[in-house]
Amino acid sequence: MKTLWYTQPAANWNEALPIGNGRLGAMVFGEPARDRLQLNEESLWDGGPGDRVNPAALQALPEVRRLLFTGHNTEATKLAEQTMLAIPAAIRPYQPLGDLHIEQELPGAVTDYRRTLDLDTATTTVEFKAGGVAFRREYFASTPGNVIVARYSGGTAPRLTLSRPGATVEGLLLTGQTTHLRYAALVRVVEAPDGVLVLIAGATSYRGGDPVAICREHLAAAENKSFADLRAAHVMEYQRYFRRVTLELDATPTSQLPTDERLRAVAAGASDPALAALYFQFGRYLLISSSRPGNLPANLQGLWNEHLEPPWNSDYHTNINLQMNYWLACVANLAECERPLFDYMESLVASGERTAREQYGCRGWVVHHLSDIWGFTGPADGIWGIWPMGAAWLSAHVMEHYRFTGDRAFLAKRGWPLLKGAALFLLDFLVEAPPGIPGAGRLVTNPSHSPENQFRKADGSVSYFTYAATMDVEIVRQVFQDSLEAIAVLGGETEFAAAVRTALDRLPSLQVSPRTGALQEWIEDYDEPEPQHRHCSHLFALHPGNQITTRGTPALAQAVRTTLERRGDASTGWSTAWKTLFWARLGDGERAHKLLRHLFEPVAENEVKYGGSVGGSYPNLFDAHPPFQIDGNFGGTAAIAEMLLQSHAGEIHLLPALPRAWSTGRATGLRARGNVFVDIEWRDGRVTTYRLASPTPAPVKIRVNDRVLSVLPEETRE
Ligand code: FUC
Repeated sequence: MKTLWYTQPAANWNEALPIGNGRLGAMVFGEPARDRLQLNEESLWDGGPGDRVNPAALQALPEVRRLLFTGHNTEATKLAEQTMLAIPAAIRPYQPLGDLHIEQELPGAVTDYRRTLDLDTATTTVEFKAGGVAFRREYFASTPGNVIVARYSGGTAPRLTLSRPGATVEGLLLTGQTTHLRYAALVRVVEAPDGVLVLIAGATSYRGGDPVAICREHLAAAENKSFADLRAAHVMEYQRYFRRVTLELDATPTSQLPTDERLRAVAAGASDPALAALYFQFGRYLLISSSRPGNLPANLQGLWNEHLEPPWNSDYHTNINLQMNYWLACVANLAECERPLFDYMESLVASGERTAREQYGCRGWVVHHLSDIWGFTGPADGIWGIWPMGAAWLSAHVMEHYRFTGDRAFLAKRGWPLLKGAALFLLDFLVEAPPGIPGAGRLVTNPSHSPENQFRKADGSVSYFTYAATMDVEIVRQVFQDSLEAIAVLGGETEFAAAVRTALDRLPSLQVSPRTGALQEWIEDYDEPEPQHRHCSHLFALHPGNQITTRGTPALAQAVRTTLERRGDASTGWSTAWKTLFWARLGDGERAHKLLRHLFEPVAENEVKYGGSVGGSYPNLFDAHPPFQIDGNFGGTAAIAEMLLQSHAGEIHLLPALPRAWSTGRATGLRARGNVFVDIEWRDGRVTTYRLASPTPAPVKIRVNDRVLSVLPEETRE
C-alpha cells in the first residue's frame, strides 16, 4: 500500500499533505467547510544578488592562520569575526507564495471523512459525506501541465479567496514583490460536468519574464483540457520516475491503520515493517515532487514552507543538509532528480571564484556553510560560518553520480569543471602545518572547524575555530581521489593530476584518540564539551565517503563504532538519519533499525521549538528536526536503501544490514554503482533470488549470502 491516509482534516501544517511538480507546490489541509491550499513556488526568495566579499579578509588571513597554528584560538576567532565574515553575514529567506482558501457550504454534519496521499499517482484526495451528499476532492501538481489542479465534486459551488501578507489581491490574482523579484499566483475556476475544476498557476520573475504573463500562459494551456486528460498526463509523467522502484516489507494489522495512528502504534511497540517501505517511497515521492530536472534543488524544506521568516531561512545549508537531500537520488533510481543540484552548483561558481580569490587568494571556487538562490558564497552567521568546504563537499557528488550512472558526457561537460574548480581551491588553500604541532609538515586546512561543534582546550577555553578538523582532511582526500578518478576516465590533465597526487600524499592521516578509542574529530585530541553533538562530521569517511569500510579499514571502523556509541542515538531528525546510514555501513542492521524507529517517532505540532534536539516524524511523515526539515526524510530514505544494497566498497553487497524485523521482503529497481539495476527477493534473512541488469553490462563482484561471486549483469534498456 503506497498511501498516507487520515480520518480527519489537517489541524495544522504538519498534518497537511504535500504535492509538488518540482517547481510549484501546495500543502493540502482538506478541511470540509474551509479548505486551505498553502502555495509555494521554488524561486520565491527575498534578498538578491550582490557583492558580499569582506575586503579585510585576505590581509587578515596570514595572521588568523598564525594564531590558530600557535594555539591562540580565541584571538583568532576575534580577528576572523571582524575581518572574514561576509558583508552582511546573513541571507534572506525562501518564502511562501500565498494561500488559497476554498469555502463550501455543507448541507449537514460531516461523516465518513477520509484524506489520502497516493504516492503511486501523486494525488491527494479528500472524501466525506454531509447531509446525504458525497463530497470528493482531488488535488495534484502537474509537471507537464505546469499548474496545480484541484477538482471539487459534490455540494454547491465553492468560493475561492487568495491571501498573502504584503501581496495585492484582485479577484483570483495575487501579485507582489520581494526585494529583488516579482511573483504572482493566478487561479481559474472551470465548471465541468463532474465538478468544479480549480487550476492554480504560480510564477516569479527569477528566470525573467512577467510572472502574471507566465501564469496566464500556463493556465491557457491547461484550461482547455479535461480533468481526465490533465490527470492522465500528470500520472504518466510522474510514474516514469516513481514506478522504477518497488519495495515490499511485511504488512501487519498495524499497517492497516491511518498513518498518524500507525506512527503512534509503532512508537508503542507494534511491529510494522511496511512502514519503512512507505517512508522510503514517500522520500522518493518528495524528491520527485521537489527536484525535477530544470528546477532549483530541494531546499531545507524541499519546496514546502508557510513562513515568511522560516527556520534557517528554508535555505540551502551546505555543511550537511543540501548534500543529504541528494544521498537517495541515485540508489533510489532517481538520478535525473539530482540534476538540479548540479545546475545549482554551476550557478554558484562565478561568485564562489570571486570569494575564493578575494577572501583567500585562491583559484577555484568556494562555498561556505549556507547559500541562497542569488549566488551567496561567503561566510555567514558567525565564526562557524568560516567553513570553506561547502563547494568541495558538494563536488563529491560529481563522481558519485558518475559511478552510479556511467554518464561520461555529464562527467566531461558538467561534472569535471565543478570538481576541478573545487580541487583547485583546495590545492591553493592547504598550508603546511609548522613544526611542533600535530600534523607538522603535512598539508592542512586553516582556518577550519568541524561543522558547528566546539572543543575545549587544556586551558579550559572553548572554541569552534582551529586547523585541520578531521572532516576537512577527509573531504580534501575525497575530492583529490575523485579528481584522479575523473582524470583516469576522461584523460588529459597530466600536470593537474601530478599536483593533486603530490598534495594527496602530504595530507595527515586519520587519528584514533588514545584517550577514548574514538575517531578524533580534530587533529588535536581536544576535549568535547558536547560529546552528543548532532553533527558527526568526522564520520564523513564512513558515509557519504568510503575511506572507512568494515573490511578495508577494520581498526578505523571500530573507532567509528566507539564514536557513535559516545555520540548516542537520540538526536535531531537529520542526525538520526545519518546515524542510521552509519550503522548500515557498519553492517549492523539491528542498530540501523533502532535508529529508524527513532526517526518514525511521532512528534506533535507543538514540538516545533526552533532548534529542538530530538527529532522524529510529524503526522504527515515530514521529518521533524524539529521543526520540519526535509533532509531527515531524504537521509532516512537513503538509509533504508543502504540497509538493502551497498556498492561503495568495490562490490555490490545484497542485504548488507538487514534487521530481523525485515526478514522477508522484495525490492526491485534499486541502483548500484557501476550502472547496475538490482532486484532482490529474500526470506528468513537470506537472499532467495536476485537479478542484476545494466545498459552497459560488465562483470561485477557481488556479495550475497556471505559468498562473493563475479557476475555479468543482464543487458537491459535504461
Ligand atoms: C545545520 C544544523 C542544524 C540545522 C541547520 C539547518 O546548521 O546544525 O541542526 O539543521 O543546519
